[in-house]
Amino acid sequence: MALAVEPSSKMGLNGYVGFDTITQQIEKKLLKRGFQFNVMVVGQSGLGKSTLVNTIFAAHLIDSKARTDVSEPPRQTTEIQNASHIIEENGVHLKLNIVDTPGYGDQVNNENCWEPIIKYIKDQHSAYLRKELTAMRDRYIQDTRIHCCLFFISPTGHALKPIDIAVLKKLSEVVNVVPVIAKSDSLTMEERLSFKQRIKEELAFHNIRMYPYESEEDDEQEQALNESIRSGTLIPVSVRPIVRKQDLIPFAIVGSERNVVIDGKAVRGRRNRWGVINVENENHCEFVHLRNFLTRTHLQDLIETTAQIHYEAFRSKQLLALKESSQSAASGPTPASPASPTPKIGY
Ligand SMILES: Nc1nc2c(ncn2[C@@H]2O[C@H](COP(=O)(O)OP(=O)(O)OP(=O)(O)O)[C@@H](O)[C@H]2O)c(=O)[nH]1
Ligand SMILES: [Mg+2]
Repeated sequence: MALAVEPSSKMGLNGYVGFDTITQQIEKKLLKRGFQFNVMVVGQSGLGKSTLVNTIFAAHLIDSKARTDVSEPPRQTTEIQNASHIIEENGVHLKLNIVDTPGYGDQVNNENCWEPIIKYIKDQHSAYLRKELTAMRDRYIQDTRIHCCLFFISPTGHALKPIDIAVLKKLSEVVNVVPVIAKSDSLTMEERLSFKQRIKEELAFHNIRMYPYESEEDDEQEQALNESIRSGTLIPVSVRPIVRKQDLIPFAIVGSERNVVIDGKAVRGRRNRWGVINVENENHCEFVHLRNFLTRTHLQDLIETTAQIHYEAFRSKQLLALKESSQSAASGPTPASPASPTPKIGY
């Protein structure tokens, strides 16, 4: 007697299998592992890079020139410095690595002043690739690749300096660059607006691509958000509370390591003869928008874009070079080059 057997593919189709818990499983795993975010600050000397880093994360991570005691000598960043900090919010661990770089532009000859910075960024890519290619590689490779480079523009109100254009060109080829107008407390609101416009025109003229990039993969909401950040259009209600009425990039920022008291409350700010600037007040500067951009809206995308665009470009270039050198080694050394060099990853 033939038994009527239900085809296995149909079994359980109507029952609850439970695969929808995959999102929770992933979340649990990711939470356990934590996240790594690497930011770098680059710009001319004395623009407030070290100060801003300390302002963003409200902890004194890196010494800045700001002095608590007037008798102290100014502290200039003289070498690439790395500071790591683990931040915890609602059970999420973020390992934040901040790379502070020495300011450039104050030498008599500023030629190739960007080289140590570019080398540092590429060295991180090459270290990652080397770890990826080892036979017994780690399950999770320590990620030191720079996910975001904050580029400090001097608040001249005029135009970008030729040296900035040269550095920006080099940087934008290897890392996500987010430009900021430093010390924007020295510009009026009108000056800020026209300076931003001018900077954007210059970047477009020189064909320099800033982050966030246009991507076809972005959904409508992401495109609207990025467009609003890039060009300042009003964004839909669905993407609120990040509503923008004016241009955001480059973010006009003010940094401070000191607290000032406003209405009986201690806030991060700068006091001068004319009044007090509250760093966290949206009407005073765009520091809060920059922090939201880095941590609330684009943290994941900055990490992903680094891996998918910048690291990928580095990786394929390196692997092609390796292939070529091993092919030429296999075809035998030519009399002119008796010892064919061992293929190397890096620069
Ligand atoms: N007015 C104003 N001054 C600032 C601001 N941010 C920093 N400063 C001051 O600018 C000076 C230089 O700040 P740093 O943070 O050391 O500058 P830096 O870019 O790290 O300098 P280098 O390491 O030499 O390149 C300090 O006296 C800061 O207090 C700002 O937003 N507005
Ligand atoms: Mg510094």
